[in-house]
Amino acid sequence: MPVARPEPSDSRVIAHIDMDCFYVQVEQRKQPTLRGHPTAVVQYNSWKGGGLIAVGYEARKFGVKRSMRGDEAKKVCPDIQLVQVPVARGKADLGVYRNAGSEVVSILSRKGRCERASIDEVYLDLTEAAETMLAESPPERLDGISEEALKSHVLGLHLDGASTRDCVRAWFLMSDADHRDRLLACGAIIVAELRHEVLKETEFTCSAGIAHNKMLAKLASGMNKPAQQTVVPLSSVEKLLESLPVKKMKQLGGKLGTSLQVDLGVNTVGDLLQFSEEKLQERYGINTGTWLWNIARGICGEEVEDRLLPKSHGSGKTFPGPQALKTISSVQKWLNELCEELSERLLCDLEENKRIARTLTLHASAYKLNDSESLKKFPSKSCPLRYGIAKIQEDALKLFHAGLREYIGIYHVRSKECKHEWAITGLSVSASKIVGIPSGTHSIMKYFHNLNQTSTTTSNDICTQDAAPLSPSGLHLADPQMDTYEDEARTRHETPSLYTVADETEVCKGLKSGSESGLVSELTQSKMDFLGAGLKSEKQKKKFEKEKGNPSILRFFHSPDAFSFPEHGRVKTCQESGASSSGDLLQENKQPIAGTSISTCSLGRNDIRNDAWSYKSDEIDPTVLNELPPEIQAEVRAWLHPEKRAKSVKRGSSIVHYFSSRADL
Ligand code: DCP
Repeated sequence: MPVARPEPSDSRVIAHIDMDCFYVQVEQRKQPTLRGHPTAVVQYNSWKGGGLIAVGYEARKFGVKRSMRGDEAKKVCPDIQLVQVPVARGKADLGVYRNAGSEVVSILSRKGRCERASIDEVYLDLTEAAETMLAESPPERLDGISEEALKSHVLGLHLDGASTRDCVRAWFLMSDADHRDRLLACGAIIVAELRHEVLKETEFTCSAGIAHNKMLAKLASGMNKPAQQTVVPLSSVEKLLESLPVKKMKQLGGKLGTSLQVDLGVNTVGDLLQFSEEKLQERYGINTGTWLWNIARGICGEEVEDRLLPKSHGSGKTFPGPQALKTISSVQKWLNELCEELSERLLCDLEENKRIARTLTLHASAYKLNDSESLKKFPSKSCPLRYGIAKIQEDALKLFHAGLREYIGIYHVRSKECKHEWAITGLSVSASKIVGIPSGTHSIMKYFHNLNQTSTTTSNDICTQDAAPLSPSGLHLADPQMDTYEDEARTRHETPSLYTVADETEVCKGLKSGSESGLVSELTQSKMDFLGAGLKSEKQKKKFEKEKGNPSILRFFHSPDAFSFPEHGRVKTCQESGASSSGDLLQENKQPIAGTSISTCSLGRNDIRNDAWSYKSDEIDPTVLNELPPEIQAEVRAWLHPEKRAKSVKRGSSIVHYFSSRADL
C-alpha cells in the first residue's frame, strides 16, 4: 500500500539543540561555587540519598550515572555535590528549570522556525537563513569562520593527514561542493553563533546536531557533548545508520525496537534495509511499516513546528515501593496537590500567553494486590477541563474513579471496601488541547465561547473518556515531573459535552462573586424568564433562580444564544444546527464593523438552542458595564460601539488579565 513519502533528497537545514546536563547547569548558575565541581541534582526523596535526575559532566567522569542514588554516587565520587531539586507541595518544583529553558528558547528562536520539544531541547528550521547566507555571504566570503564553527564534527569527513580543524575549514570553504552540503555549512555557522549567544546571555552550554531532517539532527546532537556540534552531510547518512543500534533511535527504545530485535533479528537501523516496505507494513501496519522503511534510509519528512510554548501542561508524582497509595483518601490528597499545581500553571499560561486548555487527562499506574501477575494497565481518562482549582480537583478525582472502576472490574465505592485491592504507583494530571485567545474585541467572544466549553460540565455528571495512549516521547509516570512539550496527551477526541444553562450560571458566579445585589435588573427580566423557561429540570430552574443575582454582563456573555455582532447593514440570524461529532462549537466570530444594524449568531448547543433570541447592543443597560474594571469596560464598550472605539483601548490583554486573576475562576 503506497504511503506519501518525503523526498529523500531533502535540502532543508534542520538543527536539534540540546542543553548539556541541564538541571545541573541551572543549579550551577544559581550557585557559581559549584562550577567545575562534580555535581548532580537529586530528587527530594531522602531514601539512600535521593534519586539522581541530572549528572554534571565532571561527575560522569567518575562513573556517576542518572540511575544511581545519592549514596551510591558518593561512593564512586566522594567529592560529588548533591543539590536537591526544589520542592513544592511535597513534589519536585520545576519552575526554575522551565524558566531557564524559556530563556534559551527565546535566543534560539531568533534565526528561524523554532519548536520547543522538551524542557531543554529545541528544533530549528534554518533553511531560509542558510539559503540567505549562501546567497548573500557564503562561507568563503566571510572574514573568517568562527572558532566554534571550526570545532564542528562533520560526519564522514576525510582527514587526509591534515588536522581535523583544517579539514573542517576546507569543508566550510568548498565553494564547488554539493548545494545541500553548502547549506549545511551555512547552518553550522548559524548554529555555532546561536550557541555562542546562549552562552553569553545565559551562561548555559548546549550541543547541537545539524542535518537535513529532524531525525538526523536529533541523532547528531547527542553524538558529541558537551558544548559541541555535529553536522550530518547527506553522504554520511548510510554509514551512520549502518551501525546505529535500533534502540538508540527515537521511538525504537521500547516495544517496537524489541520486536525488531527479537522478531526480525534487526539490531542496527541499517539491518532494516533488507526488508521491503510491504514486508514491514505487513508486520507493523501501513504507517509504522513505511516509517521504518524511511528511517532505514535516513528519510524523515516531519516538519519543525512553530511552537515556543508547551502543547500541554502536566503534573505528576511516582509512589514507588512502600509509598504506593492504597486508599482513595491518599489518592485524593495527592490529586489535590497535583491539580493545584496544574491550575497555577494554567492560570500562568492564560496570563502570560493568553491561552486556555480544553482537556483534562488523568494517568495512573497501578498494580492489583491480589493479582500481581495482571498486566492490565490503569486506563487513562479525560474530560473537558473546567478552570478553577476546586473544579479541576473534583474532575480529576472523578476521572480517577472512572479509571479505577474499569481497572479493578467490580468496584466498591466506599474506600474501606476497596482498600487492599489495588495500589497506585504513579499519578499525573495533564491539561491539553491548548488554544490561544485572539486579541482585540474578537477575543471577548472567543474567550467566553471557550470558557463555556471548558467550564460547564456538571459536577455530578462528568463525562469521561478514555484518553489516547501516550506517545513514546511524551509524559510518562517514571518521569512525571517533566513538563510536556510534545503531544503526550493526544486526546484525539473531544469529549461530548453535558453543558447546561445551569452550569453556565455557575461560571458566572465564579467569575464575579460578591457583587450580587441589585444586579437582577441589569439583565432584563424578560430575558431571565426566557432563559428560565428553557431550563428543563427543576434542579436547573432552582439553580437558575439562585443565580439571578449574578452580574448580567457576565450572564450575557455566557448565554450561549446571545452573541451579537454589528455587521454590514443587515440583520442576520444564524443558529447552530448541533454539535459536531468532535464536540466543537460552531463559531461565527466576526469582527465588528461600524454599522447600523445587528447580526445575531447563536452559539451553543443546549436545551434552549431552538429558542435562540436576538440581543441587540442597544438593549444592554449601560450601567451593566459599570460592574467591570475600567479597562474591561473600555474593551466591551468598543465592541458594542465600534464607532466610538477609543484609540487608547488596549486590545485583548485586559480581559484576559481580569479573569485570570480570579482565583475561583
Ligand atoms: N530529567 C529528569 N528525569 C529524567 C530525565 C531527565 O528529571 N528521568 C531532567 C534532568 C535533566 C533534564 O531533564 O537535566 C534534561 O534531560 P536530558 O535527558 O536532556 O539530560 P541532561 O540535560 O541532564 O544531560 P545531557 O547533557 O546528557 O543531555
